Amino acid sequence: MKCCEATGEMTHARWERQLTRHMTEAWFLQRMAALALVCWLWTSLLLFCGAQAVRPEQTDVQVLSLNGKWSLRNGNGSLSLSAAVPGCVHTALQAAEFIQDPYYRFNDVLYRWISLDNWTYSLSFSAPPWIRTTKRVVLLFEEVDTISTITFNGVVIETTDNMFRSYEFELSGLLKKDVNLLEVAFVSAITYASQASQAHSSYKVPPDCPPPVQNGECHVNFIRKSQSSFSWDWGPAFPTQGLKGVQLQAFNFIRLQSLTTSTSRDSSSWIVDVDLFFDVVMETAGRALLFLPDLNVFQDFQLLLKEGQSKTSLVLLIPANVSVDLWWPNGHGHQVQYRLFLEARLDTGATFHREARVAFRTVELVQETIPSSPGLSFYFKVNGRPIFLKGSNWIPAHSFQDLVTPDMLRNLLQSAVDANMNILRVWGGGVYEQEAFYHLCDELGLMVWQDFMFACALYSIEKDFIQTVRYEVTQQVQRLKSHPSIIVWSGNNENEAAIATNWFSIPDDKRTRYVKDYVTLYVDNVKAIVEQEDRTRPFLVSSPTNGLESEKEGFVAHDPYDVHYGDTHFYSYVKDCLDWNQFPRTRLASEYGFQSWPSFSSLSKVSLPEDWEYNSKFSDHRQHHELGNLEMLLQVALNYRFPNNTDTLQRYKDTLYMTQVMQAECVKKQTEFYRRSRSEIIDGKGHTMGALYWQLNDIWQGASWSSIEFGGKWKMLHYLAVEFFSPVLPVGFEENGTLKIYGISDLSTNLTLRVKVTVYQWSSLTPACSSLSEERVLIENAATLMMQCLISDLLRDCGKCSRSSCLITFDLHDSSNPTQRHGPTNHLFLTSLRDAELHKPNITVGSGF
Ligand code: BMA
Repeated sequence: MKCCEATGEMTHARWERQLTRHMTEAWFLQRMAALALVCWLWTSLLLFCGAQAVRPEQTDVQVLSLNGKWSLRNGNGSLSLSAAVPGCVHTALQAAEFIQDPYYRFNDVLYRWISLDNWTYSLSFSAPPWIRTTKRVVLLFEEVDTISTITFNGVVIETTDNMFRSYEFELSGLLKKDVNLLEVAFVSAITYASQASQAHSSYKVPPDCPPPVQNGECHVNFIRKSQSSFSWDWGPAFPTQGLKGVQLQAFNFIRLQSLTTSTSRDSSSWIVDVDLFFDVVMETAGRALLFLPDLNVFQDFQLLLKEGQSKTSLVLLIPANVSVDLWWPNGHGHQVQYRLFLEARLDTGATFHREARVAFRTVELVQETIPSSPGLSFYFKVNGRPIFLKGSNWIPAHSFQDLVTPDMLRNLLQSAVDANMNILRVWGGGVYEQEAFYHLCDELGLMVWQDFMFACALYSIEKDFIQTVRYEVTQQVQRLKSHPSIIVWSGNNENEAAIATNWFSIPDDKRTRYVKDYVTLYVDNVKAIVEQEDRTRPFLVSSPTNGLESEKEGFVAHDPYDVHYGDTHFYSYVKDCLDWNQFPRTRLASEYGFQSWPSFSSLSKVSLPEDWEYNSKFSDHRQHHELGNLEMLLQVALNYRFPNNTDTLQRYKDTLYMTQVMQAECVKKQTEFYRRSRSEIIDGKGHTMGALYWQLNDIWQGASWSSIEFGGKWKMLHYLAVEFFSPVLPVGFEENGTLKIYGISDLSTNLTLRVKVTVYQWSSLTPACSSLSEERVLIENAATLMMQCLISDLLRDCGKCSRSSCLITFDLHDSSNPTQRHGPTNHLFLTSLRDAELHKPNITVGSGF
C-alpha cells in the first residue's frame, strides 16, 4: 500500500518536473525574443546574442517536488494515516476523519493530546536516473514546524528548531536508485519548550505560562514557533507539527537560490540593487543582463562565481532622464511595479533567468523636534510626503497555516483597502506571512509594519537560541526585503514595555541582566543583521517604543508609553469610551481597541443550542481575556440599554449585537480623536500621525478585538472604519459645551468648504433645523478646525430640541457647489444613547446577524 502511494506521488512529481522544464524553456525563448529587440543597443551584442541562438545545454536547476501524500504516525505507532504536505498533523487527522473540526466547541482542549504526542512524517520515493547523475542534489524544506530530526535512508541529516526558517541539506551520494526513505520525526513543541525552560536553570526567563483563562501551554518563549500557537488572549492553543513545501533541487554547475531587489535614490537618479545568492559547484564565469523593459533600461555584468555559497550584488542605475512612476500607499497614488528580468549565461553553457518586480519609493521615519512640544515627532514620509497611517493589526488568519489560501488573504486585505486603510502591522506574536500576503499588499498599496516574531515575553540569549534567531532574521529579511509595501522592521511586540514597566515582577537588583539580554537579542543581533541586509527602511527595536529616546536610554526607556515620543499602545476598558478626554494624545497610536463577539451565524457553526447564552460555559471558554465578557457588558451599560428580551436565544443574539455596536462606536471615537490630533499641539502633546487599531482579523470564532470575523464577515466596526478612515472626514466633538467640527484631509490639494450642521429629533427623519457655516479652507494632508459654536445656542435656535430629544449630523460641502459633499456625513449624540428619547423605528432588517 505504501509503495502504491509513493508511486502515485512520483508520477505526479515527474509530471510537475516535466512541466517546469517545458515552461522554463518556453519562457526562456520568449525572454530571448525580448532581448533580441534590445541587443542592437547592447555593447557586447555579438558575444551574448550569438550564444543565445544555441539551445542551452542546461538550465540552472531541476526541481523534483516531494509535496503530496506522505505517511504520518504518532509516537507509539498506534495511529497511522496519510497526510498532505504542505500540511500539519491536525489537518491530516481531520481530513482522515480521526477528529472533528478542531474549532468546534471545546475541541481545542479535548485535542491537546495531538500536540503532546511526537509525530513522524515519512515518504518513500524512487530517484529518477537523471537526478542521480546530477552533480549536486539539495533537499529543501521551506518550513519545518518545529522541533524535528530528519533522516534520509536511516542517516540523520539534520535537526530543526525553528519554524521561521527554511532548511536544506546536500543529498548527493545518499540517493538510492530504488526506494529512498525520508523521515521527519517531530518532538512535541510543548515538551520541548518545557525541557528548554528547565535546562535554563541559571535564572528565570518569564513568563512561565499564559493566564489560565487562555487554556494555553507554557514556556512558548523557549521555542522559535508562532508565539500565539500556545494560546493568546484572542486565540486557542494549537501547537502544530507539520511541513510546508519539500523538494529536491538538482544541478551540475550553479543554483540561483534567491534574488532580492531594493531601490534607493541618490540626489539625481534611482538605483536598483539586485542581490543574487548562488550555490556554485565549481568556480565559473559568465555574463548577466538586467533588463527593465517598461523603462527600456538594461545593463550587463560580468559574473565570477566562486565555489560554495556566494552572494553577488549588481547595481542597475536608472539614468536621470528616465522618468519613473512611483509606488504609493493606498489613497496617495498608484502602486506601480516594474518587471525586472535577469538573464545569465555561464561559460559552462548553463543559463538561468528570473523575473522579479521592482517598485520605486522612499521611506523615512521622521523623529525631530517640534515647536512647543517636548520630545520628538514620529511619523513616516513616503516619497517625501508625510503619511498619516490608517490601519490595523494583523494576526495569523488560522491556527493551521496550511489552510490559509490566497483567496482568504485577498478577501481580508481587500477588506482593509475597502475600509480606506493604508497600513497593516504584522504583529510579532504570529508568523512571518506567506509570499501571497506581501504580494497582495504591494498590489493593493497596503503598507506593512513588519514585526519580528517576539511578543509579550522575555527571551533567553543561550548560544543556540541566538544562532537560530540569526538564521531566521537573515532569511526573513532576504525573503521579504524586495516588497515595497514593507516600510518598517520592528524587533518585537511590547518587550521593551514589559521590562520598563516590570510586567514580570523582576526584582530591582536583577533588572540589569534582563536589560542586557534584551539589548543582546534585539540590538546586537536582530538590528545588526537587519541593518546589514537592508538599509532601505527604518528599524525600530520594539513597539511601543520611544524611538531615538529609547536608544538614548539604553534601548529600554523609563516609560516607552511616553506620548511625546514614538508609538503607543493604549487600552482602557472601564472608563466611558465615548469620552475622548481619556485618550492619550500620542505621536502614533499603533494599538488600541475594544472587544466584541462575532455574530451568531459564525458562533452557531461551532456550538450547540445549550451554548447560546452570554454566561454559558462555551461563552467563558471562547473568552481568553480575563474579565473580558464582563468588561464588554460594563462598557455597553455606560451608553446603551441592555437587551431584555424574555426569549433567551433572542436576548443572547441581541447581546452579541450590542457588543459590536459598543466596539464600533468606541473605536470610531478613539480613531477620530487621533485623526483630528494630527496638526495640533495641545499642552505639549499632539502631531499624531497614525491610528492602527487592534485587530483586523480573527483566528477562530471567539470574543476578540477584531473588526472582521473568522470566515471574513465584517463586524459593525469594519463598516464604520470605511467612514472613519475616509480620506476626507468631518469629526465633531464637544469640549466644555462647545461643538467643534474639524475637517480631516489626506488629500494633496486644499479644498474650500462649508460645514452643514443638521439637527434632528430622534422621532423624525425631517431635520429640525440646519445651518451652513462660513467657508473655510480644508488644508491638504492636515486636520483643520472648520467651525465651532455653543451647543446650547444651537439647540435654543433650533427650538423643540433638548440634548436627549435631538442629535446632530454634519457634513462638508463644496463652497462653490453646495450639492457636492466631501467625505461621509458624521454625527454627534448629545447624550448617552441610554438616555436618548428613542422611538420605536418600525424598521425590519434581514436576519443576517
Ligand atoms: C496588545 C497586543 C496583543 C494582545 C492585545 C489585546 O498589546 O500586542 O498582545 O492580543 O494587546 O490584549
